[in-house]
Amino acid sequence: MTAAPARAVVPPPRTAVEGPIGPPRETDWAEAVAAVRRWLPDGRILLVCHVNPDGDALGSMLAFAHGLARLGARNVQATFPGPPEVPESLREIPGIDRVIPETEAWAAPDLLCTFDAASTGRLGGLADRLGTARDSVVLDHHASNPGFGTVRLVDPAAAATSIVVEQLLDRLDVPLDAEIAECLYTALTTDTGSFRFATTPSVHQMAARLIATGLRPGEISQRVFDSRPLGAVKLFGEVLGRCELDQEAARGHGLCWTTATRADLERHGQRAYVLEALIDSVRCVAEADVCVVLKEIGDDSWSVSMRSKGAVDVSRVAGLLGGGGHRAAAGFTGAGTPEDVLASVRAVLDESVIR
Ligand SMILES: [Mn+2]
Repeated sequence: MTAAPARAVVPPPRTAVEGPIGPPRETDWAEAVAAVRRWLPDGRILLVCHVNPDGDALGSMLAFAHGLARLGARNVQATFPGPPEVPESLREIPGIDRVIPETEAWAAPDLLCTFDAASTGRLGGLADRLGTARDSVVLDHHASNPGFGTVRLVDPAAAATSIVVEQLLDRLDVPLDAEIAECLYTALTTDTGSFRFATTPSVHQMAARLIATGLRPGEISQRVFDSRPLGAVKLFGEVLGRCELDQEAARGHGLCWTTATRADLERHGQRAYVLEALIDSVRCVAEADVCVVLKEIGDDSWSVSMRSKGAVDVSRVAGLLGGGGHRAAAGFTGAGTPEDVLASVRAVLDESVIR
């Protein structure tokens, strides 16, 4: 009998910290500060935010890029996975022109920092840098974050990742300036829905610090929330016209949903990112606690966004279906027909009712 062939020796992945996700401890902040300082000024620092980046993802990442520049960092890349395309509404964030396509990102950076990514899946093809980087700092605020990276700054109580970024910059002794503030404000106003959600004193105190640098909140909010091409407005009209309501769903709290296809986008000459704002119109429907928007991303493949007015924990729904997010805003990727995807949501909706 021959001996079993020797197994190829595969180096173990760098061990991530174990333990439940909670607000960062003092030791986490100290480790993050040390990890950043270790690679100043010449280490290769790769900043990555999540696929289909929103204002919090890009604003948080670029605020940190400016902060690193103030600290003398000379080798910084900022990128995100997927098509290197940014919604018009976010194209004036200071430093956006320095974002590079993922194909140009260092294969083995010294330091990796991730922003607003609730899971490694949200880092797409760049997730492998968690294994190749010497240090990795994860900055996030999603309660569903399973924990990855060597240093975790994941604060589920923070309304936006930008709150975590502001704290880290402060601990790195980077003063707020107009550029950093504009990035952070764009991020903060995005995730608080223009200060309609998570309106804690600390959120407004942070906004006050940012506005004090001289930025114009009205102009930023108008760009982020109140500006879209006519084609997108007409597309929204069609898709909203197809909304359906089931008031019995979610134990009587109600479910409203609609579907946007690639053909819809093509007919109106629009890019997929314009659909990110669609859910804000669907969640207005008063008869439903939960709203769902299915966005076609490929053959039998759907990006599903969900919102709740409070009776249903949609992060639980998303988590059971392979996604994640927050209690009031979450998403996942669904397969099959729209009816299949909606049935999968309905199957776990009742058990996700929290009041
Ligand atoms: Mn966020």
